[in-house]
Amino acid sequence: MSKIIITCAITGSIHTPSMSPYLPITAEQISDNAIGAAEAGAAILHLHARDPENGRPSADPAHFMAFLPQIKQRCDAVLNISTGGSATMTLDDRLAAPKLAQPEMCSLNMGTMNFALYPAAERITEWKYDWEKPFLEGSDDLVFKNTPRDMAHILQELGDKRGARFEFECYDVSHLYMLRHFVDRGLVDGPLFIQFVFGVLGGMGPDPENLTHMKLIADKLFGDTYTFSVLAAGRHQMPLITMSAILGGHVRVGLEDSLMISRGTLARNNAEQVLKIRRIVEELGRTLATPTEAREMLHLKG
Ligand code: KMH
Ligand code: ZN
Repeated sequence: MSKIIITCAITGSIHTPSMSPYLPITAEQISDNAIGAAEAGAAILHLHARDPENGRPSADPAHFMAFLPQIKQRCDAVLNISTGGSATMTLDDRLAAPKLAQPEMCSLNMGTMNFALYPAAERITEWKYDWEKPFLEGSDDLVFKNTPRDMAHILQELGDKRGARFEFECYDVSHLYMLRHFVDRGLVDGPLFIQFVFGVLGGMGPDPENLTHMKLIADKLFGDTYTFSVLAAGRHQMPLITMSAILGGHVRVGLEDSLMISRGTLARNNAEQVLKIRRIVEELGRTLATPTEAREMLHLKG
């Protein structure tokens, strides 16, 4: 099996500061967490920004530029900036920072969809969250807009014009067909790095059968021109990504996807999750890809 790439998604735009005191919010917290994750073995860092005043997701390029240079200076990991931002942002807002920073990688979400956490009630009993929802009011009714024109625009602005390659976020088997459509139009070429996303309410559920089906269809549509990675929300994170490692895929961890390190225990930083999955995959006989190896595997500009 090829070397395994660990991606770490440092803070995201879904979890709120009231859910965990360890969620990185300020530029210093985001860069310290990112560097810790890279030192623990993450080859790719997936990044969003927050407003340090209140922890809200931010599209302000100044908030990104407060941590991107530090991270670049202090580690060699591949920087991957979100183009998903948050479902409340406009497309122009979402693209402002990546257009300015011109990273090696960006995420690209492969369809318009509903986007919510699973019902809070489950989490309160399961994890005893303090579910204050200070700015997620109404988050159970958000439309995450990613139309074919939006996607083509992102590919053109960040891919063609600025040399980024993409983490294609596929929340459903239909998104694989959308990706194939862009390959057929000549707007996307291999090697593709496809992120199978489980456990977002609006996308596919965290059932193992969905992972084997996604792989089956991706094999059919993309043959040897792709590799896949898995992320799963909340308590499904570690089981589903372990399955990815067993199937020859890559893995994504990070506080964007889950705040926990084990049942009932909050992760104190992103590195803890990287070290946990590192231990698991190395026990399974996989070898970690360095950032340089990830760049070679995914044809990044470096
Ligand atoms: N929050 C994840 C479910 C993005 O940033 O473009 C997907 C994600 C989207 O990482
Ligand atoms: Zn993200």
